[in-house]
Amino acid sequence: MPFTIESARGIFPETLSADVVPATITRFSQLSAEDQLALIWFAYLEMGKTITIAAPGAASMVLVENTLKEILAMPPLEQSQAMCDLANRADTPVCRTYASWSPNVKLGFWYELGQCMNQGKIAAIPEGYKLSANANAVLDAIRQLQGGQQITVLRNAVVNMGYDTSKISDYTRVAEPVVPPTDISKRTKVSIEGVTNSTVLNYMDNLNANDFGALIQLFAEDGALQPPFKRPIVGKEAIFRFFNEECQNLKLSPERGVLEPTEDGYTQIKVTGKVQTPWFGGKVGMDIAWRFLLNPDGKIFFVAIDLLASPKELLNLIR
Ligand code: 45D
Repeated sequence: MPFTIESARGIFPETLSADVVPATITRFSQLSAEDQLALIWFAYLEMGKTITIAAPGAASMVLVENTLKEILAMPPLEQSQAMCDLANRADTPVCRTYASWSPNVKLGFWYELGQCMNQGKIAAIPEGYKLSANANAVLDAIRQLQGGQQITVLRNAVVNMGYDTSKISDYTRVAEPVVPPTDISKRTKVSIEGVTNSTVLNYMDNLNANDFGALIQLFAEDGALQPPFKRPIVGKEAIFRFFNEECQNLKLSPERGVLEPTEDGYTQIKVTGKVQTPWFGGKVGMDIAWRFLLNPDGKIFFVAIDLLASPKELLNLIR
């Protein structure tokens, strides 16, 4: 076999992803829990002036209801402590419950906490809280980012909180229920300048239709999918679970691409375009590249999804 997953990760090496995102996340993670919470609060207030987050669905609210009630019932100091514990990744019952939630459930939980903080039902960040010099510098760095990069930093901050699941021997994963795929009659088809490959087109159309059953059939048994700034998810089963847990209601708008045959019947295809998350809809467009490697059967052996460094990268289709 000419490719391994490791070597496939290097296709289209000219692709410039937004390295500033992991760099900012690292700086953020080095701050104290208090600074982290206050920083997100300030960033959230500033962003809220121009873009609003869509309220999470009722189904996801049910999943966090008990924990939310528990926190609401606490005296203010304990509420602040519970939030600090989350940022500190402490070993508490709330942090263990939080760890079992999918990213969207975690985001929905913080969305609700934010609403409660606004309404004075939960201890807010103290009015006069002074960020440390480091935290101020990180907040400033976040201000300089493009919208898609800002929300990626925020999402990561939220996802990284809670107890470390690798330290829990067994737990039940909690995710929003999976909605049925879009009705065939209501589906749309993408068109990609420079790409007519049916695997790639079907990938986009099935993901847009939440048709994860059809989508996963496009992958090779030992295939892999690499989300932005993450290690590859390997194997159909793990990828299918990822689609169900984290990929509902995305909107992919691929624009253009290039295709070229490579070693031993494999084909590499790079596509660039925009992606919207249901959390922000059309208000935040992310500049994305998909780097596909198809095996000789036309199945996806590898696909990387990259958050691009700048809109200029949308036109960078060098092989
Ligand atoms: O700590 O082809 C307070 C894949 C203060 C799949 C707060 C994909 C205190 C394959 C404000 C209350 C998925 C890889 C906190 C494509 C405090 C594929 C609250 C890509 C935390 C294309 C903060 C998809 C809150 C992509 C409420 C790139 C923060 C999707 C909320 C990207 C933040 C989605 C939210 C992103 C962030 C979503 C809702 C980046 C959402 C970000």
